[in-house]
Amino acid sequence: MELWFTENHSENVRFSVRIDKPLYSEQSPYQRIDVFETPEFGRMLTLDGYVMITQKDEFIYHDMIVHVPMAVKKNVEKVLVIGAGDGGTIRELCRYGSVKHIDLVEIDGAVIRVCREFFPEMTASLDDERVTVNIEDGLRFVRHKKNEYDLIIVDSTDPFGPGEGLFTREFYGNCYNALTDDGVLVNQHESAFYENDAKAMCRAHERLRSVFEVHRVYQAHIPTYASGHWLFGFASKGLDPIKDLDAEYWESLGIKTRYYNTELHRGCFALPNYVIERLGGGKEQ
Ligand code: AG3
Repeated sequence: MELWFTENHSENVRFSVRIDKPLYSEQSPYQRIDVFETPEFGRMLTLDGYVMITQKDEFIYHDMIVHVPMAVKKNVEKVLVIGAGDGGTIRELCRYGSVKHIDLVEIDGAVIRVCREFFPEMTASLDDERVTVNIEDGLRFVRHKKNEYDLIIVDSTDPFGPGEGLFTREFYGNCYNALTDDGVLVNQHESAFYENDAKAMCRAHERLRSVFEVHRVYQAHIPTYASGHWLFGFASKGLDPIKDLDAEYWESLGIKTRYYNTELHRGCFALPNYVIERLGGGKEQ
């Protein structure tokens, strides 16, 4: 019998991946969690039927959500990571010697438990002594923080279900206050191609732009996410993701990556015209 996992990328488009074996399923208080073994992508984690990570392409997402801000804001010491129970973002952050403390805030402890079992190579860094794991709602965690973090990474699910609050203006405002003066916020920013994702992208952009002095969108090619073209947001109180990139500094750290490099860093902020238009036009989208 053939087994296939199918995700709806739009009402009219479906994306299917052949499954060798379903490995695990659980309905947590927050969401449905599934793990599959697949011939093409290795192990794959889905939440509420949406692909979150596969062993084959997770490096693209985690390189882009971590190394882009780390090459702009130098010597980051204290980081807040929201979501990211799979450990991929933490793994990349732990490669920086400057990082002294990481608060990971994941609303669903079941995601961490399941990933520890099925993706041990990704979750290993959760045990790094610099990491504190908080099983809590990110929205609440950040509410009363002031001037504390050099970097906030919002590695959330989509803006419905448990991830919804992480796309609100209130949340972005609280993050602004939680950041130091030259702090940076990076988030997963949905996608521009299919209508529902594009609406979410626009909302996130408008809200971030209304809170932060600088907000720029950048892109990556992620094969297992809808349309294969995924976006990230870079927000700050002044640091510019291109002008303030210090390629020499980043290269001197000797961090070996499979996707990110400093040339790609400059290029990934150059967006296709239809995305610029959708974001409200102008160079400073
Ligand atoms: N975070 C989810 C990114 C958005 C996925 N959305 C989708 N497939 N519709 C991934 C977590 C990786 N640490």
